Amino acid sequence: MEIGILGLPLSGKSTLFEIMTGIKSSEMHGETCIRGLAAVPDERFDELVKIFQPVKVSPAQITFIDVTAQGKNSWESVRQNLSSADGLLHIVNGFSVDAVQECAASYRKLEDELILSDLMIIEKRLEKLLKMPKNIIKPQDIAQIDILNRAKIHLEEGNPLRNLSLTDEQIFSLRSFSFWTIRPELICINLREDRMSMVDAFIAECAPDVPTVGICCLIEAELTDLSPEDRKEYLVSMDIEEPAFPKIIRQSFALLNRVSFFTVGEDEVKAWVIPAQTKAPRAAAAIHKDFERGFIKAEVCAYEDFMACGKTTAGAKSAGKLRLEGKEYIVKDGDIITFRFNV
Ligand SMILES: Nc1nc2c(ncn2[C@@H]2O[C@H](COP(=O)(O)OP(=O)(O)OP(=O)(O)O)[C@@H](O)[C@H]2O)c(=O)[nH]1
Ligand SMILES: [Mg+2]
Repeated sequence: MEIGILGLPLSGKSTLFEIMTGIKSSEMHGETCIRGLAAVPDERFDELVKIFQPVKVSPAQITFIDVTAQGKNSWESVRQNLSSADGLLHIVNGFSVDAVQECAASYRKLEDELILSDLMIIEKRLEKLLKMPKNIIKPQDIAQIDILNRAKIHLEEGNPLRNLSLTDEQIFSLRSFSFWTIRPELICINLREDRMSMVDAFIAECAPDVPTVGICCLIEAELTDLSPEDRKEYLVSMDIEEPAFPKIIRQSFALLNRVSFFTVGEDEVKAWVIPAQTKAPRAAAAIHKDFERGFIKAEVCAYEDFMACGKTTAGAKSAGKLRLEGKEYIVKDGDIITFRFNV
């Protein structure tokens, strides 16, 4: 599960990457691309850790990728480095601009570049397909020509591919192109500390149809070096209720349409990440392939029920809240699960 950070030069990509993952871009050692993990904040998970006091704590994690555009074919190298990213975090410089219009202009500049870049790929591919001799052209090529023509018109009208109505199958058939604008996106405005409300002005100005959050990277970068107590004091002194970066990690996670279920015990409390709408046996495979092969039942208790029934499995069981679910059960966000299997 990966999110690529994109932004115009000097918009604060590496600063945000460091805030979320703790990895300094100075550690890039000239690399054009660096990956780092961030734990996804989840109060339910923290509560379960408090209850079970496990030896090992394994929260859900998300990988962020920071890239540096270099050289003549910079877009192509960035595209390659981000080809595995499931979603994009577009950071916009809102700290060294005077008016929201400037901020909106830099947002649109990159969005337009991404649209243009996708358009060029499509034009190249269509040119190739249309030159193919009729006798070797396959039915899937004809289907592709059709989708690409629709996509081309959509992009030419200035729209990202993510809001072109395509079926999951069609999206899957386009995956090798690594289109920028087909991926879900989160906009992050890097604000000046005395102008935090500019994010609302930005939303009013651009009316983006993807989620948008504000952060002051400068302040939050300072937090990373502080102890939890000093952090609280610093936030109070800056008149900030809570830092924005946990929210950005959470929103990045939400972007990817994943849910987490928990396994609990004294040895480990772990959050497992699966696509939404996953059935129980496939969810079990996240833990071990054998769990899917030998799946018998899933013992499931919703987190809320567990908390309401004395915070113990026995309590949930005697209240009838521990359910035995079969192969067709769709795992819900926050389920606490023990799999029964036989291999
Ligand atoms: N005042 C202010 N400066 C910032 C903020 N965020 C980043 N900067 C500064 O802007 C410069 C660029 O920040 P980076 O995080 O390296 O930006 P970047 O997008 O990774 O830059 P490139 O990778 O070179 O394109 C650095 O000198 C940062 O200290 C901010 O919120 N406020
Ligand atoms: Mg950078």
